[in-house]
Amino acid sequence: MTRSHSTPSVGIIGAGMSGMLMAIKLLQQGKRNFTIFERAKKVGGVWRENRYPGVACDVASFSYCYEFEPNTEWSRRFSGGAEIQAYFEGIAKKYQLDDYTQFETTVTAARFTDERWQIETSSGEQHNFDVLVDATGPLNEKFYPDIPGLENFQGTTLHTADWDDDYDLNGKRVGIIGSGSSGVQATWPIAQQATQLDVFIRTPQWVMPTPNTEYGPLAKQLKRKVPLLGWLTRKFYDWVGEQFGRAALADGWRRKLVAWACEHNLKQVKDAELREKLRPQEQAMCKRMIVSDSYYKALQQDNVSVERSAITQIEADGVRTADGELHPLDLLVLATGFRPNVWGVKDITGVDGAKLEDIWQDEGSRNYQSIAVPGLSNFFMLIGPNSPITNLSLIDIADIGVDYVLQCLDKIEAGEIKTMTPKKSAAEKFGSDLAGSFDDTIWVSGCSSWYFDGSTLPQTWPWAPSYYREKLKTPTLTDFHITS
Ligand code: N01
Repeated sequence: MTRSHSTPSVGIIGAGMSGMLMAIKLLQQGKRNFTIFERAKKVGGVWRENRYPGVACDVASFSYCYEFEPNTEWSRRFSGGAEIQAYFEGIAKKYQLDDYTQFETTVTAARFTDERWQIETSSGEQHNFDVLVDATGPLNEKFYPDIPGLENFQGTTLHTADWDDDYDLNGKRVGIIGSGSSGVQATWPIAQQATQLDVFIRTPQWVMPTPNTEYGPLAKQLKRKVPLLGWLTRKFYDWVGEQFGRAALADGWRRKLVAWACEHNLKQVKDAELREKLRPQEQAMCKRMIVSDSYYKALQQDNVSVERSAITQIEADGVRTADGELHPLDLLVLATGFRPNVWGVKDITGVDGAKLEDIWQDEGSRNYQSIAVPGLSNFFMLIGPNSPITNLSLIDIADIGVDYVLQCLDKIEAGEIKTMTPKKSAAEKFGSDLAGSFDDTIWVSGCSSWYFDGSTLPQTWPWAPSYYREKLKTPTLTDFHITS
């Protein structure tokens, strides 16, 4: 027999895309018993933080928005970061999320005691919740490279995820370290303003040529008048995204097409010596696929030079490379990415004193289906480790995760369960299924990338995105220790 309970209280950590989605879907169900904790002053997460020149999303904008909040006003196929941030701020306003959010409040510790989460915040407060949702995302801690002398540089140093909006690039000598998505996106706009741009490339990556079509007034008006067009555009880009995802999973025509397109793109580089400097040794998509129609154009400008000689140290005036050359700089841009899976709350303790950091030491049973962690009760992660970050839009991943959490909340509210804790055996089963499924994927074809995060296997999803939907469609309660 089931008892009827009051709506369980939910603590949501992070007001980025996934935390907002969790909150909005709770509101859509008439559930207001939740609080969002956000360390910054505004919503937006990565789009609030990453404001470097050229920042954009490499998922088409029509796919990178909530399905229930389509946007007919996107200016481009891949809209810029400011536009995406404006979209999320608009959504936050529409759903009045500020009323539920404690801004400038970091959750410093979370402990599961007496069948509830007790959290402590940077403002010294304590709060209790039945359920905790970590929506802080896998890439929220900047990675600063361990290059000797970095602290001695007398010019300005800016990490791409900590940009100074007032910095004037005009007339400056700029150096950029890092040629992942951030570095590639930043290169073109910096090259248009700086007097000189030195691009330091340790590992060249393949670049997929993808035109960034502009949507004019007519296209926008059509989509406003005929919403079906926007929906169809979304479905089309979802399908395109899925093809890329599948190319990463197994060899076949998709992978060959990507390799051909990247090779063809490299041929844009007219100078044979420069072209060979930029030729990657790894397969396309082994690291995160890079999408750009401007990178190679920028690298061929007269004011841009590509440096493949290793950086030996950073000095007061600039960067010294192994060939002995000093590259004098006014600005050093660190496009060196993030420390992955450093989630927002450092100190999480579950049942029997189990600490998240200790649980994660055990590679074989780190997490349960990317959404939960053995030893942590009533705790869910959105876009958790091993979710399909490389083969599905993060919006879709968050959406699938939120729907999963909502079903768990329904069961708690119905009194069917009070606490649910993934069994270690279920996490181990997930871990061993993962371990046996990477062989054909591109990520293990011989490159290093942040996907590995120090593990022997990448923390990605080695199966089709549709399988993620299937796996998380409904919670399998037999995989959990349940109290009721
Ligand atoms: O970081 P990265 P990112 N000396 O880790 C280099 C998402 N994202 O910020 O390859 C010299 O990819 C490093 O070199 P190497 C997306 O998921 C999305 O660009 O290790 N170089 C590499 O070139 C992405 O995957 C968008 O040899 C050093 C670079 O720094 C993730 O964020 C846009 C070095 C780091 O590349 C991270 O991308 C931007 C050193 N000591 C980001 N240390 C979208 O469009 C590091 N490097 C959605």
